[in-house]
Amino acid sequence: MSPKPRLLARVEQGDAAAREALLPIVYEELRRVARRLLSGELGGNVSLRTNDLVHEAYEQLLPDTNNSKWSGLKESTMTATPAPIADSQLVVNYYATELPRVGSTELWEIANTTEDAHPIHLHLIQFQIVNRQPLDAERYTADYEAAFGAGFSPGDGPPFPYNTRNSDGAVGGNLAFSSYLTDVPIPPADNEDGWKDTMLMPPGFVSRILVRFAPQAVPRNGVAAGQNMYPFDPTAVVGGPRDFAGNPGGGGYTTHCHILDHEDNEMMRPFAVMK
Ligand SMILES: [Cu+2]
Repeated sequence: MSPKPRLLARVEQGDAAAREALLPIVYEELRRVARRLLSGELGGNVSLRTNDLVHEAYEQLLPDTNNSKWSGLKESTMTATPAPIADSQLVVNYYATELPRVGSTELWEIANTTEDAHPIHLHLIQFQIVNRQPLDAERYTADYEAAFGAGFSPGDGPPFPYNTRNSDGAVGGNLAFSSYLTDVPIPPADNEDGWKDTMLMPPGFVSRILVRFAPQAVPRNGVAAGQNMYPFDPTAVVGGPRDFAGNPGGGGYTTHCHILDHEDNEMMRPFAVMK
């Protein structure tokens, strides 16, 4: 934990000296945020309302706001989120939140509830774009946060257990999208045909991709779930035995936004390929 969040944690524990030390830092943070807003660095839709500034400044100071390291516990506590997903050591130890089987083909749906379009990139594999469908992101977000019951904070994982299918039939622990969709799906543009490793996911849309955990050159129907067609073992894990090619295992692979500012600020999720 860096010094500022540590200070904030001490203030929250009632440390008066820490509060005195924190105040000038908060004011400086506020000035910095206001400066960035005024210079246009944060883009078009700027707000100079005090509430928004304080919110932004506070977020900068929050300890470990890091959604890429979700362990099923509420950030900086040993409290399980309402429904911890202790159904996999990869989830618990390596924070992986997608657990596809090698050789399988999965339909991934990614909702963008933010204000920005994000070019989302997957490691290990290429995928094909299915479509994009508008959803009521505001209502989805409100219900998503309410689903935590005990209170949502940034850095929480999904509200429901990973392996329990939602009413759309999807695993992953999130609310089903179907009742939030507001219009028909939009097919990919011509230049989005074929294999891709990145897809632009616009705000207010569910973006869908078909992801096959096999090399691109494997023909259609040329692989089944459980079959490894790679010249290495993507299911090898940290600390495990070396794979047949002599490679050490890893902590899985990642999905991340390809905007540098975003990927450097934890807009990244690990996934682990399973046998
Ligand atoms: Cu992004």
